[in-house]
Amino acid sequence: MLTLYHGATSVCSQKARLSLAEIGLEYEGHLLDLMTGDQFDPDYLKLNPNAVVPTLVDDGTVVIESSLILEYLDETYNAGKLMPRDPELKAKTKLWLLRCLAIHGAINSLSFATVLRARQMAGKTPEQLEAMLRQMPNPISREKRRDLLENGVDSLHVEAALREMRSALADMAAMLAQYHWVSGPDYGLADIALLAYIDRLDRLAMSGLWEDEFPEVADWLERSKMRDSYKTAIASFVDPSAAEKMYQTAVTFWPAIARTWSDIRNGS
Ligand SMILES: N[C@@H](CCC(=O)N[C@@H](CS)C(=O)NCC(=O)O)C(=O)O
Repeated sequence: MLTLYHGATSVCSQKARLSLAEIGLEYEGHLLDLMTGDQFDPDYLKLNPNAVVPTLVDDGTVVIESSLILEYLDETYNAGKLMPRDPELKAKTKLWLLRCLAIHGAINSLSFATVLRARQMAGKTPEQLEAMLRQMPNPISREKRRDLLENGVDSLHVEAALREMRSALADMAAMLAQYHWVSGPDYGLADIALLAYIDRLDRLAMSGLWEDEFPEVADWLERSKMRDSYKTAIASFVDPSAAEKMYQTAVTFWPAIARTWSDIRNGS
């Protein structure tokens, strides 16, 4: 039996759920509340010592890292049909899966510098916040989170994130100028891996990052959202009124994000 430990709106969990939905697999879900710290539960840490979601357990086999979960499910239950056969497209798809580590870092920075900052700090005393930060096992991630909570959109991690996304969006647009999907002619693992990240940016009112310059990405996002897997894995886990509230908060950060984006675009 497949068991998924996941977060309702966590991007990496959305990736895992998208692949489960694309392949048509049933699973037992355990939802963790990342804002209150379920990921630090000692029993969960035995499964995922990084204190993050998602974690897939397949009859006792534990698989962590969302991109590896996508590949694992496709290879184990789908005869690898979501991985292109063509060697060049296969290498490109594998590169996207690898790049997801950096892309995830960028999305994490942009989320915590804006809407998640207030959410994580809400109702916590400085001591409680510090206690939460201390629970993060990786000191680099911990210090990054501290910086984002302290400095918000002025954190240097925001500029680094926007540079990462600029390169990713340009490369996605280049693939989409040639093929129907980022994976190639057929929908595949690269599309699944990227959808949750681009959807998050859209929900953070940051579609201005691609609308003028990379319209192929806007078109791809619309087409991806029409797939049943999007409804099952992403939309059905989102509370529309919470999403609207998040968008209205996010919009207030756009001018600052747009300024940094424009500096990067102009080569400064
Ligand atoms: N590279 C990991 C990243 C996992 C990750 O950072 N997950 C986030 C949610 S998208 C998380 O669990 N965060 C917990 C926290 O921020 O404390 C993967 O792709 O699975």
